[in-house]
Amino acid sequence: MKCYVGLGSNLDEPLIQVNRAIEALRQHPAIHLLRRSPWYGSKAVGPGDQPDFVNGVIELETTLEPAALLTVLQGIEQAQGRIRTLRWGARTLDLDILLYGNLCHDSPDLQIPHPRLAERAFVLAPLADLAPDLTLPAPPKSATIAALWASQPRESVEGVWRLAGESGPLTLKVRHA
Ligand code: ROI
Repeated sequence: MKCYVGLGSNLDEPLIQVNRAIEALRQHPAIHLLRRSPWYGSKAVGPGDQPDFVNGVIELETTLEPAALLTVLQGIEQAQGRIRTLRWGARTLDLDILLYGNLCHDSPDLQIPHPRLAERAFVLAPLADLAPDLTLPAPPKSATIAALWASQPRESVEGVWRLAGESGPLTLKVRHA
């Protein structure tokens, strides 16, 4: 299944964290990385004073079921020293399943599409780079990612910027043994 995964970090060298996560995913035999968005900087959404985030989205193809993919992502978060403290607090690495094909999934520990996807500029900006014409399999159905991005409030859009030197989506090469 083709999936989109959001990456975010605002502690311990965020750009190193997100790149290391991509390397970890690349090692997984059931995950085939396709493309990544440019990296973005973003103002933290959430409580308190937090450092800015690095955010991006990757497109991948996997034979893993959603729950198994979630377990893999959580393993990578743990390996990179994520400590869960406050809900919506600062974190070294956050990996979220945004979309899994056209699947709608709702269980206590996993909701797909990601429930806050349509209201988060730091997800929509990089996702719109990869899949502007994609529509969500759940409400607000029929809106494309590009349209959702275009309808974000100005304050949200201003809180997201492409990092220097980042341009369009990048093809992620398969590493040959
Ligand atoms: N804010 C930004 N800008 N980027 C994130 O990835 C992010 N992730 C979160 C919270 C803490 C809600 N805020 C965020 O989980």
